[in-house]
Amino acid sequence: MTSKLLGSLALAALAGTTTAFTTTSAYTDRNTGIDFQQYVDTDIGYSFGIALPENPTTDFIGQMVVPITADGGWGAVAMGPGMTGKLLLVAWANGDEIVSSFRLASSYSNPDVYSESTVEALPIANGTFVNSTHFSYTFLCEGCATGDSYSFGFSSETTALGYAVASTNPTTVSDPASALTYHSTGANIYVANLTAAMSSDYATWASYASAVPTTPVPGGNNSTIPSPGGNGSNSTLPNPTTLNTTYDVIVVGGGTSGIIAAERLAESGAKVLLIERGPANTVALGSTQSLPWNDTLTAYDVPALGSSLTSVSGTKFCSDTASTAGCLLGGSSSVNGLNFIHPPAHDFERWPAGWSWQDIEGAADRLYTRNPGTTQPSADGKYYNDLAFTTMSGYLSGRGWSEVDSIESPDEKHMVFSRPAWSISNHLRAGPARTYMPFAQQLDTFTLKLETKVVQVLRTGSTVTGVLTQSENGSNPQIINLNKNGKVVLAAGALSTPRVLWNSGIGRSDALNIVKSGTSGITLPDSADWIDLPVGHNLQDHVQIPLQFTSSPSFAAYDFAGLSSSPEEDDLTLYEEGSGTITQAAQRMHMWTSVNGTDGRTRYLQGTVSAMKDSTVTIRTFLTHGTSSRGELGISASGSTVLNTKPWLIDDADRTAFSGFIQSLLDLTASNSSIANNNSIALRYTTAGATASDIVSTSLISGDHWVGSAKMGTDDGRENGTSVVDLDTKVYGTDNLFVVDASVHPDLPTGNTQAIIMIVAEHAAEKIAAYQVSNWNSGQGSNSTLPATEGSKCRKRSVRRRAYWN
Ligand SMILES: Cc1cc2nc3c(=O)[nH]c(=O)nc-3n(C[C@H](O)[C@H](O)[C@H](O)COP(=O)(O)OP(=O)(O)OC[C@H]3O[C@@H](n4cnc5c(N)ncnc54)[C@H](O)[C@@H]3O)c2cc1C
Ligand SMILES: *[C@@H]1O[C@H](CO)[C@@H](O)[C@H](O)[C@H]1NC(C)=O
Ligand SMILES: *[C@@H]1O[C@H](CO)[C@@H](O)[C@H](O)[C@H]1NC(C)=O
Ligand SMILES: *[C@@H]1O[C@H](CO)[C@@H](O)[C@H](O)[C@H]1NC(C)=O
Ligand SMILES: *[C@@H]1O[C@H](CO)[C@@H](O)[C@H](O)[C@H]1NC(C)=O
Ligand SMILES: *[C@@H]1O[C@H](CO)[C@@H](O)[C@H](O)[C@H]1NC(C)=O
Ligand SMILES: *[C@@H]1O[C@H](CO)[C@@H](O)[C@H](O)[C@H]1NC(C)=O
Ligand SMILES: *[C@@H]1O[C@H](CO)[C@@H](O)[C@H](O)[C@H]1NC(C)=O
Ligand SMILES: *[C@@H]1O[C@H](CO)[C@@H](O)[C@H](O)[C@H]1NC(C)=O
Ligand SMILES: *[C@@H]1O[C@H](CO)[C@@H](O)[C@H](O)[C@H]1NC(C)=O
Ligand SMILES: *[C@@H]1O[C@H](CO)[C@@H](O)[C@H](O)[C@H]1NC(C)=O
Ligand SMILES: CC(=O)N[C@H]1CO[C@H](CO)[C@@H](O)[C@@H]1O
Repeated sequence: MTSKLLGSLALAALAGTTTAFTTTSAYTDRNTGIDFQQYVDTDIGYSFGIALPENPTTDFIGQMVVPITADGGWGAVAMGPGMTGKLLLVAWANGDEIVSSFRLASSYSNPDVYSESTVEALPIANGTFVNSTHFSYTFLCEGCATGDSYSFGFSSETTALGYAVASTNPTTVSDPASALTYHSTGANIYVANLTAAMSSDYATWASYASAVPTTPVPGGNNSTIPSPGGNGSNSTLPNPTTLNTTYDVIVVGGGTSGIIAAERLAESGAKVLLIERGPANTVALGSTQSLPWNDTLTAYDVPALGSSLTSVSGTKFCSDTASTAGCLLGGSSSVNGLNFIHPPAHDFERWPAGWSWQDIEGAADRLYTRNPGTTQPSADGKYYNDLAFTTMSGYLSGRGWSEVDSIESPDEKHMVFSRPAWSISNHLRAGPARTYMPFAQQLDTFTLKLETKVVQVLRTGSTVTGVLTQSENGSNPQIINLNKNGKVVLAAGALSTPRVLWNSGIGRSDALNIVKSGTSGITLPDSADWIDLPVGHNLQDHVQIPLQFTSSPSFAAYDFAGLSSSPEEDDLTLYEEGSGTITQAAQRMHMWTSVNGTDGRTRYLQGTVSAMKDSTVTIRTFLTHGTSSRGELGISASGSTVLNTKPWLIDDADRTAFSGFIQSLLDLTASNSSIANNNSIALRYTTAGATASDIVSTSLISGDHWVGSAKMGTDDGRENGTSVVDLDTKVYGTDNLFVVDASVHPDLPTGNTQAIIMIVAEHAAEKIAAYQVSNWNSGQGSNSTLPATEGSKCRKRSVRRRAYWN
């Protein structure tokens, strides 16, 4: 096995899979008579067979058998060992027909349609059917095995292939370009014996393939399929209706920042509508995803499940973002790992005027009053499942690191470690959906609209008059208007707010032209009304590499994922008392240090320690504040956001700082290390002999901490500057469009992003509430304040209006 393959295996494991070196064996399909080399995953009920000619070029015959559930499902074959950067062929059943689609994923999120016309899948009818338990898709794959970075070739006897299976249908089964659901059933890789797959009968079998595909194969430019994003002329949808109720403020996105901004603006007296595309996160607010062992709780609520939600069926991850994000109330704060790092003052050193730590401190206090975070969530004051902390603290103390409490001493970020700080309160996941929503529900100025997606903001020149919405499946298009001098506040997240801007004719023309000619059916404003801003540019992320260390002696890991179905009795008893392992999230330590680069920047490094696998301690390493690399977010023709440029370690100084940190952790645990780890276990990096530069060149992944895609600053992006929003968070060139989410952050913080995003939303809400809209220039927008009749489920109480709203 080559080291490249091992690297990919590690990545496959990170995408929530387990790995095993399984190979193919001979199998003759009774329906078609074709001899395949077949791989079978007996746990899932998936199989994939491959047949080849004696002198293969770029074609093969494949057969994918995929289980179907009451909610449908889909299956995929990856033409290489892993999901990202490999050609994928995805298939699912639409009634009795099989729909298939080539995809290419640039990250662990919904893969985009692969639009090159050099590949084609032609079905073989006798092996292509749907029965009550499975579908079978047998096809001639033309041009698929290219032997380049996208796909396997025939230079070796064997090749590694991947697969993924989901238990729910894609969003729109009739649409080959449909967004896919998460591959909840499983994913893995195996080794196919290509030599054994060769047959002199291949040409006969290939002739069974129908020249005209029975299902449309998306080739890119011939798509006439209305997409769920669509409201355009090709849409089969009715014309949008206009909601009679109008609002002072419409907040787009009920996530981490959106709930806070909406609640504070409603508190100021403005009549606020908060629109969230996903469902509720809690049973109390209407979630139907309760746990088998407690019908008042969802998996999102349970702290110890926080890092296992990818293995919980039905978790609401977004299907059309360039990287992982949560699409439900609370946004990514409902699906994240719960790490809650109070930002140090230096995190604001490169923010513009009015956004220094001194300016922000009041907003931080307001957040911490409602959502303080904790390093001690268990009511009995004990730390549970503590081995990783005691082991690592032994190693680090021996090297001169000191222990701090990161909530009490947020500014100490050099050679320090802390018990993990988490957004947990009252033994449940905290975050705005728990800690701000109750306040919002008490306000008669606040209305929440769930399962409603904002397609675009509607504007007359520079004045935003309202929003166009639709339900998640594209039905029920609706226009919701602002009152005179009203405001729209975007809080869709760093990977989605740019899409709303582009769909509204705001961005560079390269992106706007993709929307204009794309398949999502968006009708853009006239190009004369486009606002030319660098939306998606200046994208930043904490680069991440998880390092795995093997323990000696071995230990059995706590079964975190098992909590979604059946916790141990003892754990449950403790949890009912507000104590025990379930009250803790999955991490066991945070550590930080810093290094000064030759370019004059101080770069910060974080390690997040956990022990979720038997005999394995994992340190997720991140390069954080001080990172200078910048990437670019883009949009695909089908309307998914994509990574045009990954922002990880582009600059040499970033690479040097990160490699140095990783090497220091390898050295710390090396067998010749003189550090006494006066604890029970010793750790060794899992791959003996690996160096930091090997690891850094093969294993980069996203830190899930995206910021900067609609950057705030004084240098107006219309005039060759880098900024999309001004110091009031108002989009340049508009009278009344604001952004409050991670998109506006001009720099990365030292720790995980959610706490600083909440603080910035608090501060932004105050500025937005105080901002007076002038030049209202509404062609269609309502001028009058209509009575609030729209179905507010909120308890009413009278509200004290603050002077600064009118
Ligand atoms: C898997 C994962 C783990 C993470 N772990 C941590 C961690 O442990 N600690 C930490 O501090 N940070 C963590 N993060 C990062 C952190 O959660 C995010 O940076 C933060 O929550 C982003 O906040 P936001 O308000 O910018 O966007 P989000 O919280 O993502 O909110 C955006 C909201 O907008 C909605 N939306 C999007 N488009 C539309 C539309 N068109 N119409 C209507 N609604 C829309 C979405 O459904 C979502 O609810 C993690 C992130 C991920 C993805
Ligand atoms: C498909 O199956 C039918 C029925 O068994 C058979 O008559 C036909 O010859 C088969 N076609 C091919 C191409 O094998
Ligand atoms: C459906 O087809 C698959 C693949 O041929 C087969 O394994 C499975 O047993 C079939 N199910 C039924 C109920 O016939
Ligand atoms: C692959 O198959 C060929 C032909 O059946 C066999 O000779 C060879 O040993 C197999 N290779 C592996 C790695 O199993
Ligand atoms: C599709 O694109 C190709 C190459 O870009 C072009 O030659 C062809 O005419 C296009 N087909 C249609 C139907 O637009
Ligand atoms: C292209 O679209 C047209 C119009 O829908 C259709 O008739 C034709 O079959 C399509 N061509 C291909 C190759 O899909
Ligand atoms: C909206 O207002 C119009 C005209 O006043 C009225 O006919 C219609 O019924 C109203 N719609 C709703 C949903 O209240
Ligand atoms: C379910 O969870 C709630 C909230 O934590 C708790 O009050 C209740 O006791 C739990 N019920 C059971 C049966 O565990
Ligand atoms: C980095 O530089 C700053 C300012 O010059 C200094 O205060 C700090 O001690 C230096 N840090 C390290 C790790 O050398
Ligand atoms: C924009 O800025 C770049 C880099 O600073 C500069 O080279 C270019 O001339 C500027 N263009 C305009 C139109 O000001
Ligand atoms: C809204 O205001 C504009 C300009 O102030 C005015 O021309 C228009 O008639 C008003 N519309 C309504 C519905 O009151
Ligand atoms: C049926 C229909 O309205 N087709 C239109 C779809 O969109 C394209 C491009 O905008 C038009 O050329 C078609 O006429």
